[in-house]
Amino acid sequence: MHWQALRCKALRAAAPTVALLMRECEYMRFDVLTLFPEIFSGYTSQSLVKLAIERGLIDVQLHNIRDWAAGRHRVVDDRPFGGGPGMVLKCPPVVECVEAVQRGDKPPVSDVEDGDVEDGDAVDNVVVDGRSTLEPGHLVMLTPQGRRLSQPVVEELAQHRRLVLLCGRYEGFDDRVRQLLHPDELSIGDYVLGGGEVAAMVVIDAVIRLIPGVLGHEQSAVDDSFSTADRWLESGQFTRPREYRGLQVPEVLLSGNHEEIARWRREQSLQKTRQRRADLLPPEGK
Ligand code: 6GU
Repeated sequence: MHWQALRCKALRAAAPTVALLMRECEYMRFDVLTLFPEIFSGYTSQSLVKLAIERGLIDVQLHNIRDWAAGRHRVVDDRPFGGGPGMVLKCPPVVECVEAVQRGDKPPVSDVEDGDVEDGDAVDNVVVDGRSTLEPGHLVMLTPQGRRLSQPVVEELAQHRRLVLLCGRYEGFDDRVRQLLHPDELSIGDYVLGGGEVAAMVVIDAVIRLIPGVLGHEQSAVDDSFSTADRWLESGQFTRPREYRGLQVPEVLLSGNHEEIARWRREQSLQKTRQRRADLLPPEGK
């Protein structure tokens, strides 16, 4: 584990109540509960996420819901009562997986002879005086029925030190999962995905950019589309060469006049937003 994560752990262990009240260290923990943890391997070994993990700024732990399913066949889904197409994710494995992960427990010891329950799911749980230093975290359920993800929602999620992301598959969860666990139900848009995994990656990707130290250049999180004070679209960017296939870089950007450049970018940004996303502007159109 990286020194920064260790430092945070040490701080939390020393003063758990203070650590709960203040975000005195910039470290965020993600737990992903899924039937397909392999989907995340490319993503977590990719540059920005990998760097953030290496720098000890974030941790992404994957948990296979199937590890909490009972019986020799570890069945996680069943046919819907009342009929209808597809399969529904059963309550017991899902609820028990969420509760165990929130407590910081490892998966139950497999009663199947094979040892394919990946051990060292490294729940990374430091116990001090019999208490876990891991807080239960904010439970998010990825579902097309959730409230829609937007930059303000991302900013809200980034306030938590631990997010537990529950990914569904098939036709969804038994509704009692929601009734029992009261998750923050989130959707990433008005279309249907095959499962919550891609949506969970979207959440992680958007949230970690807001953690100081992840981008390296923190201003970019502020400048980006939807993150500016007005949440307008970003103006176009240019880099060398100055001319490419007859297309010139706008003269103002070469002027060195920062005030003028800022004004130009703001105008471009407003114009682009008017043309493409008038819904982002106040009703009067400014
Ligand atoms: Cl979070 N899950 C699924 N299955 N479909 C979606 C979604 C989530 N967000 C938009 N579509």
